[in-house]
Amino acid sequence: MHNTSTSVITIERFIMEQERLHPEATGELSNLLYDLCLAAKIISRHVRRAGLTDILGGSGTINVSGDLQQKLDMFANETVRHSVQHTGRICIMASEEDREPVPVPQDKPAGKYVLLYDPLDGSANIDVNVSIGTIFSIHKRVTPKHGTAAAKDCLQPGRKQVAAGYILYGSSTMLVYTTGQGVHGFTLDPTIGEFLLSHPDIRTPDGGKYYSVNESNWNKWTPAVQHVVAAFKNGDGPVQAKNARYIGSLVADVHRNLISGGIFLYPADARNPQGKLRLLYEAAPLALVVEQAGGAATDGKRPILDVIPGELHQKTPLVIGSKADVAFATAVFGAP
Ligand code: AHM
Ligand code: MG
Repeated sequence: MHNTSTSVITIERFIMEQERLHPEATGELSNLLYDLCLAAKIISRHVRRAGLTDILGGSGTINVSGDLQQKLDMFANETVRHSVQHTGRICIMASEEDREPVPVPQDKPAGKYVLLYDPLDGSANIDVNVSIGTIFSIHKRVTPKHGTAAAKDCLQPGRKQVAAGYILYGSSTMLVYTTGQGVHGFTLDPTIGEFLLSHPDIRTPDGGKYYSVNESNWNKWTPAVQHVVAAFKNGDGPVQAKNARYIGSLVADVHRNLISGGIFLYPADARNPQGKLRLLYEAAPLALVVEQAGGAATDGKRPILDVIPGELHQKTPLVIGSKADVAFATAVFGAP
């Protein structure tokens, strides 16, 4: 943790130092991460003042998953897009809020990266002043450099991500990311407008004290899911009894469990046979972060990072968190 004004490490310095470890790096990825930091600061400023400006409430539109879009969702969506589309670092982007992927405009240079993002996750919590987040996932382009980028660039398994992370608008604003070399957390110091390194090399506990699930879905779950959740509630064999914590904002729930240890589940249920959360914008980036911190993430059958996406807005069951807890759930789900 930084504790003196002379020892602060800004995110820019940290990213630059990480880049120097790779002499072959062109700097494009570092610059894309800076672009996302800027978007995060702009969204954070808006979120912090949300109750004071005319930005709360629904926008009157429905997204591709059937969710009512909030005005802040739309603002965050456009802020991320405008922060990255002209810079020459990406060739295409896809957002949870847009039906189709958005290639960079023809009059702008195209870069070698692909950005997938959920601009403001936990929308139902916006109007009631509860933590929300932004999630991002970065891949390398796979279509030929001189053609138009396409959906194929977005439909890559999570294992191929070159970076992923999230911004949590909580009691403070934090940016947590990985480029495959550990997970690092930065806290926004609003007095100087900089993200400062506050959580270097985050390691998640192997077994955790929290379980996070929307238990009102109990009657819609399979017996296996009920068994797993009951085990976390009551303790069962190797599983220690846990405390329930459920915010209903994925980023906040996963972040808490990442730091304190625990497991988050959004399983398939009778209403959502494929689960509720989106593979590319939510599950895969968080899976990379959690795996890099020593945890695990599965859809119940295989690691989330190994799932090959078939379509952009594909949903997936998600079980994510401390390794021993995820292993227990996977063993129960895999049992005949
Ligand atoms: P959103 O992307 O529309 O905000 O929906 C995703 C959110 C997650 O943040 C959270 O884990 C989940 O939906 C909560 O769903 P539920 O209200 O069914 O428990
Ligand atoms: Mg979301």
